[in-house]
Amino acid sequence: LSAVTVPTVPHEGQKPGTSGLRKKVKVFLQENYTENFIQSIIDALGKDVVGSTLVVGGDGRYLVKEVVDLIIKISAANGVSRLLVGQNGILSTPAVSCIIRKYKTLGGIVLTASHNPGGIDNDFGIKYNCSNGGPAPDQTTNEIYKLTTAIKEYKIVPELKCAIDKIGVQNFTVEGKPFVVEVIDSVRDYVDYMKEIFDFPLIKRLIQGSEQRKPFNVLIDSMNGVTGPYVQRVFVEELGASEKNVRRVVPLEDFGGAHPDPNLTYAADLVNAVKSGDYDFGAAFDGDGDRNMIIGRGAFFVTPSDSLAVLANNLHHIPYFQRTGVRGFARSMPTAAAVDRVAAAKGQEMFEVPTGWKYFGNLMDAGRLSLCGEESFGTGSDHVREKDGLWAALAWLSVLAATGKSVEDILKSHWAEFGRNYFTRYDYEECASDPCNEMMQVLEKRITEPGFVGSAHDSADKTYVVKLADNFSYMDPIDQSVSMKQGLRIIFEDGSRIVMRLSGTGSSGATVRLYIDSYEAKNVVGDAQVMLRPLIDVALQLSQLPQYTGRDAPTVIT
Ligand code: VG1
Ligand code: CO
Repeated sequence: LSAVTVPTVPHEGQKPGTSGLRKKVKVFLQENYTENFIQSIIDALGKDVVGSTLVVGGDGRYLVKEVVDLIIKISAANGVSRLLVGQNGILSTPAVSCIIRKYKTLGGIVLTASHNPGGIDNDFGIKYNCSNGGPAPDQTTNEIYKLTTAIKEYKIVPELKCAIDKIGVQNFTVEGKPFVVEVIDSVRDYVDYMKEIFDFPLIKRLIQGSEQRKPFNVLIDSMNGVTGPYVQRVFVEELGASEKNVRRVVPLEDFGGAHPDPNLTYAADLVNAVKSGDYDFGAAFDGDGDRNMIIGRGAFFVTPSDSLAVLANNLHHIPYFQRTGVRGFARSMPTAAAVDRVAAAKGQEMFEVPTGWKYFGNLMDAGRLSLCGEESFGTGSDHVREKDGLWAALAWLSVLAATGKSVEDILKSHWAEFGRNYFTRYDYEECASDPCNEMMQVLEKRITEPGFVGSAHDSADKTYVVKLADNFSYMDPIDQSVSMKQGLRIIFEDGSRIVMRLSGTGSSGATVRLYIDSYEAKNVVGDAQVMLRPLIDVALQLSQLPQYTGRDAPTVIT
């Protein structure tokens, strides 16, 4: 087979955001749009690409198979030796990370727009992960972007025909050199790894019940995303759950019309099923399988920030950490600081990084971070370099099995010991971009002006005095790289925080995220929306968000 060089011109706006390039499917369908981006990824890898192995897979959404085919043809033309491709193009994001690490490949390409809806009228995405299994750092994505702005040609092997529906090795000769595509079982490597990390027999006894204990009834919801086959294999085949314990486990190109984002709004189905049914535990995952939501009996909701703190406090129940020990915790800046208190109590190092999983990777590689999370339903550990939804559910089940407590009891005793960080996030989706940018500029100016620190803000019967206000910037402690302008934050004397930033994962318009975090040592069983109301009002007033966005209510509250 021979490679051909195709002339092309740059497309605007191919700048990867928080987690890869995400656009509407129709944008990717423009002439050479996808080809340009794939070629730019490969060019960014430089000469390492010749003779390399890459992993390729995605979340099963519309366009994944077609783009897998393009990646095969473009990789072959650029001197890649071998591709490991998930069967039918299916690999969850954490599975890609696992496979890159296990087979020590140069990297991998993940095809997903994560929790965004799929189908021809919705979203698609392409993300590059490095040899450590983690999302490419800013340096690399900036380089990819630069290349997209000047691209003149791409290389492709148009005649190469590769079937990705059957597991097995396919050999080709491209320009006289061997090129191999190995179609792999989408779930095997990942599931094997989970069995090393967790005590499956223990979790199985919990789920199936024993003479001492009735079966622990779980309901696991894949939201028609990529985790379906993983959930089927782990919960039904390995852990002895029944088909009634799992739902929406067939990946669909449009997620069956669902918005595969595991939160109280978009996973309301699961919440209602757990609320009205006889379930002890519910979990849902997003489209690409890196996010998780955990709920207990009666749909008792665990905020992701609390989930992180509870797991941090209970890692000793998990065999993986019994072997590796625990070395440090981290959270993204907007995430509530509950885990900080656990870190302090356990004498663990604690890091606060910008939003996005790529910022955790260096710390993990340096052996200074074992467990981390984000308020956006992301939890994970150094077992891979992506957040991992299924891992989080198994971690929770490990803790529940070892302690014999209910989800609610674990949370209540955690709050009694450490106090509680009330947290909420308001999302205003698909707003007009210009006014939002202006709002952020004006707010930044206001909170960084002399006199703002020390100023008092009244709401209801509360007064909040500003202790610190800035646009968050972060210096990576390992490579000293600096990331600026990662979100406006106002921290008050009592430790309460207001954070505001614009989303970097949306495919059109601007999404404003407002995060509110407030600590209470004693008053721990209130309703978050009620407890946080005064601070929310302060935030809306300071930012003038309703005026700028024209919205009097958020699209989603988590
Ligand atoms: C959002 C979340 C962030 C998460 C990112 C990717 O980013 O806030 O915490 O890491 O999505 O998640 P943003 O920039 O829209 O706020 V996922 O499941 O895409 O990979
Ligand atoms: Co995701």
